[in-house]
Amino acid sequence: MDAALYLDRKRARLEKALDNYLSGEDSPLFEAMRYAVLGGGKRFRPLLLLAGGEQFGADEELLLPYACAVEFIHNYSLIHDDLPLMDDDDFRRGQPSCHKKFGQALALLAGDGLLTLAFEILAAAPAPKNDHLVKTRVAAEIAAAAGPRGMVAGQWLDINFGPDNHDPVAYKEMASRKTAGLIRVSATSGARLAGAPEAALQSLDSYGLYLGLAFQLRDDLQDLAQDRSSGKAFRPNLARILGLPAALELLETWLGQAARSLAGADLDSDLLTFFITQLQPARFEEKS
Ligand code: GRG
Repeated sequence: MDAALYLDRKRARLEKALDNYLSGEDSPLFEAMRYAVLGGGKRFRPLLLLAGGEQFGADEELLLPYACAVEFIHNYSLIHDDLPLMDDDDFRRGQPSCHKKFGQALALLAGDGLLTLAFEILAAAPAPKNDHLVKTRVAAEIAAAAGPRGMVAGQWLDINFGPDNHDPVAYKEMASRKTAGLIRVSATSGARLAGAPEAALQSLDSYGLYLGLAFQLRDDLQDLAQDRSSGKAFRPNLARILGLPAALELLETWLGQAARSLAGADLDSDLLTFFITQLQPARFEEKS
């Protein structure tokens, strides 16, 4: 089946599952959580988790709770990142950000609620073939990617990335924790639950890392494109540090490394390759 069509179907099931986890409670807190999660979003990470599992024949029923947990963690990070004391964004996905709609206290708690709910879901998730060691390992890897050695640490590095810091190595360290970590663990978790061999998991880990770095760089390129139209100067990001041509070249390099990670392990299916093509820089080249 066509990868795009297949993922559209998976996305529809995912939306239902996310909605179910957030249903049954009629409170301002749940309203804020539903607002933040159900108002769009590409669902890149949970779809990647489902695709990795699918590649090794896992059932959707097994994978969906893990996919939802990863998406809830991602949405918590966006709510908190948008708060005035962090990135201070008034809009998210074209709508007022959670704190603009519900106030800062409720937005903060909606983020806390989603993060905690993710681990409640993981604790209750089915174990593949009743193998609780695999389940625990996947939950621990997701926690590590999100936690104080992963995304939280990356956010702190980002906050402290000074306007004069033009060091691409420091930037890569920040991006690999802040953005790539959750994408990386999404690339491996479904496959680990499906019983994929260790060598394949290592290749998926490398694929996820380069996909994640490319994801952040693409976001930076989008910011750079907006700088040009607004004429304002902003905090450094890798695209701003390198300039458009070099940033585009690096994006291609990282996407190429993601593709090679797949091909080296014979995992270059249409489905897994689709996530790479989603990050291709064609749109930016038109503007340069
Ligand atoms: C608050 C602990 C904490 C962490 C926040 C991920 C993150 C860390 C902040 C987001 C900042 C940002 C805009 C990073 C660029 C890459 C990125 C994660 C973009 C948003 O993710 P998408 O494009 O969003 O997957 P959708 O709306 O599709 O879910």
